[in-house]
Amino acid sequence: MRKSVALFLAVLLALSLGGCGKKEEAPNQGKDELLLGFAQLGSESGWRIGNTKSVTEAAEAAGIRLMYNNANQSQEKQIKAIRSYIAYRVDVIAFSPIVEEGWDNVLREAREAGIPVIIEDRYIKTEDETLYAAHIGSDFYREGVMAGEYLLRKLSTLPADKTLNVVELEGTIDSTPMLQRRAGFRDTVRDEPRIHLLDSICGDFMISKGKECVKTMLEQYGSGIDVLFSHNDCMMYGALEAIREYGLTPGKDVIIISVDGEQQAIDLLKEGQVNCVVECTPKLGDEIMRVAKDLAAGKEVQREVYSHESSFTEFDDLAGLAPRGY
Ligand code: GZL
Repeated sequence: MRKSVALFLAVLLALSLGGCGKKEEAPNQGKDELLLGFAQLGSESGWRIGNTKSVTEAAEAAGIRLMYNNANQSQEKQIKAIRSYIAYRVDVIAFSPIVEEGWDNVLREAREAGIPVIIEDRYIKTEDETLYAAHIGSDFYREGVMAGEYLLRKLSTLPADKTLNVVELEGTIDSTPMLQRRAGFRDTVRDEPRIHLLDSICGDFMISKGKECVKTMLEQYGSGIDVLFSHNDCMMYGALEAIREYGLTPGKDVIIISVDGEQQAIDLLKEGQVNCVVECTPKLGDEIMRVAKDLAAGKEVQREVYSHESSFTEFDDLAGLAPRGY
């Protein structure tokens, strides 16, 4: 990581001296090492930190030089980082788009510079399919479906007259995981008359906002809340604090469903404080490096590479579950 940070700082200096967009002598010209520019969206969750770790370690293992930038939840900063990689004439660009819209212009610049783009994790919405070469990541809609399927199974174990009021903690508005997990969950439970969606608030995938939002909903609905569906584990951690402070027991008074599959969430599941954790793997690094090498070699690549994921619930035997690594 230190190497790539030093390299990135050198880039910034070169650009500031040479003026943005001036064609600097790309340091990797004549070198056979592939140079990958990686524009990460932030470090908002354990999942995101695990994703960055996966990419940086995979680059090291693959002998690929990595330029890395953390945009700290700013689309503008992500676009700036991609522009700096274009100016530096990297071989390939990879990024996780914080939201789905607003990428066409900078990706057109990458295409005009002849630099292939890999989208990892989240998706972009575009009419122009030529703007990126491949997407590597999860089926977020299926993750929402798995969350809904768990809740239907849970309901089947409850008395026939029991109804469930659900509150939802949404991730970053207009991000793919927020849109798709929301849709998958709703489509799965929509026809069940005993499940009511009470409220839905954006916690931006963060612990602090997750706690704030659930505190607000508890003040409004109190013990009328039967289920929390959280779009990621970090917001769920904050929500558990609010639920305990309110005097309710998570996993018992409030059924807890979360997504990501961080080790901390699995430990809470084993302790009975959480009822269902849907897996969303951040370990995309090896696949990104494989596709980057193929693109740099001018090979055809598969346009969509989905991660294989499952869910872990209170009904499963979790004793043999391998450490999550994030
Ligand atoms: C999902 C990823 C989401 C995680 C959150 O692939 O984009 O962003 O679910 C993270 O933990 O913030």
